[in-house]
Amino acid sequence: MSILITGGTVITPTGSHAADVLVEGESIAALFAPGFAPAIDGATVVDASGKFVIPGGIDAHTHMELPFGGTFASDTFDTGTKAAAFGGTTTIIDFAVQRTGKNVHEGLAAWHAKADGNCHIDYGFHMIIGGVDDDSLKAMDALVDNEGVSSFKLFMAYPGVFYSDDGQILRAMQKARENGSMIMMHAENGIAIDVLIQQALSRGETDPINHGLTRPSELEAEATRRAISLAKVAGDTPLYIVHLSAYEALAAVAEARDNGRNVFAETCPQYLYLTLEDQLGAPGFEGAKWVCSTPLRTKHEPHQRDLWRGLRTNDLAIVSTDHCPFCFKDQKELGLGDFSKIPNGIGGVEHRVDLLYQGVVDGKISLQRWVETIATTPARMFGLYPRKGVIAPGSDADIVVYDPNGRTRISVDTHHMNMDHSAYEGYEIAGKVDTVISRGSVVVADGQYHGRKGHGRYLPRGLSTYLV
Ligand code: DUC
Ligand code: ZN
Ligand code: ZN
Ligand code: ZN
Repeated sequence: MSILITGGTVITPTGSHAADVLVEGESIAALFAPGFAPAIDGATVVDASGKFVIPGGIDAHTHMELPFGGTFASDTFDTGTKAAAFGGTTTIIDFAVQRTGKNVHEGLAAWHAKADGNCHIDYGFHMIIGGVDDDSLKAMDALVDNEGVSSFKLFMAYPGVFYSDDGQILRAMQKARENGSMIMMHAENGIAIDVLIQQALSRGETDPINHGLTRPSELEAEATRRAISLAKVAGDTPLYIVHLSAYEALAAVAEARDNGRNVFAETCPQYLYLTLEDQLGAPGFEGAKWVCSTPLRTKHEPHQRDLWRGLRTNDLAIVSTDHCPFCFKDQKELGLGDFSKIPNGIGGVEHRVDLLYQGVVDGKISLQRWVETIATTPARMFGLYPRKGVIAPGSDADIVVYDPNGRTRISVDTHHMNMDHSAYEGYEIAGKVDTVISRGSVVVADGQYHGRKGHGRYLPRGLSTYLV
């Protein structure tokens, strides 16, 4: 099977150029100056005139079927990866979970059982280490060497559930330093947050908005600084701060990077677009729809301004979604009368490429940074480059044709995620996903779905090639 994409503008992190792209089988075969591609019998021709041709999006932070607060994230690998494909994402890296007290290898096997044969696009795994001890430290080596898992998430939040104390964090960082892997950190001071939660509840403050009010940005910054210090003590272990939302935390990351440290960070569309005030404005219990951790931040502090700047300066290297959907009915509602029981998470795997393109239209990031933050850097950061994240001969043919003149309206009525609401209901975005190709197969064209469950393959990942 051959596909020839003609007349488009190929966008890369280093620039844009007009080129025709030839796909043979599952790979990109060649790029030609416009009109110079040879005629190929039986090739499918995709007309990309007036459109951008970009590497398929890589969402490096998703939680399909994550167990949380007595329920599970509502997207399966089937529904979630199909929705991702609709939105121009052709690879996800999901978080396999070692539950506290359980075995790491069992956790990874459980995630393969959920995903294998069910994905519409390619997928890899990070591993959440839910309990740092001799066994899990040994398992980290085995996962790097044999399982294609080269990044490990730890939690400074959620005491009693996924939480690691500073000693455990240091030990895991020392292990990562030895085996070359990356530590990903949920940086919030969960011990202090739990005190604030109990105090709010005892005052009778039970509404969803108290979720954000009991997770102040200073406690994200404190944990971020502490993680950066611990990584330094561990010998400059590569450290990746996930879902960074606070400007004070970003300042800590920027300072570490200015000092040449291997400290990286991602943010998510919800922190770039949504605020605590949006949540506050929702009637009744509806604010629960925007409960996620880290929480949405107030518009009265320069969080969003600084996050967009961080995307320009590369202090924020990646935009991922932290896709963790829960339906309002029966799931978010578990927190009626007690905000601390609302399952944490926002679904957005379908909207990341579009929402970030809006940042280009608004003059907040360049076309190059758009492609870099949603595809190329995730591939480099997490050991998938150059197989993924770039339009070049030999790379997997994961390609999105994006129409800058199209428009996207986000709504629960049209999205493909398994959620009964949308955090971005009614958003109008300039730009539209036109055609999506996953490993040489057209999976989305003209708004129609042509992909299939089981097409997506597991991606064993190597070590990061992003380190200084
Ligand atoms: N944050 C969320 O919002 N959901 C899942 C886990 C997390 O850290
Ligand atoms: Zn987290
Ligand atoms: Zn997460
Ligand atoms: Zn859609």
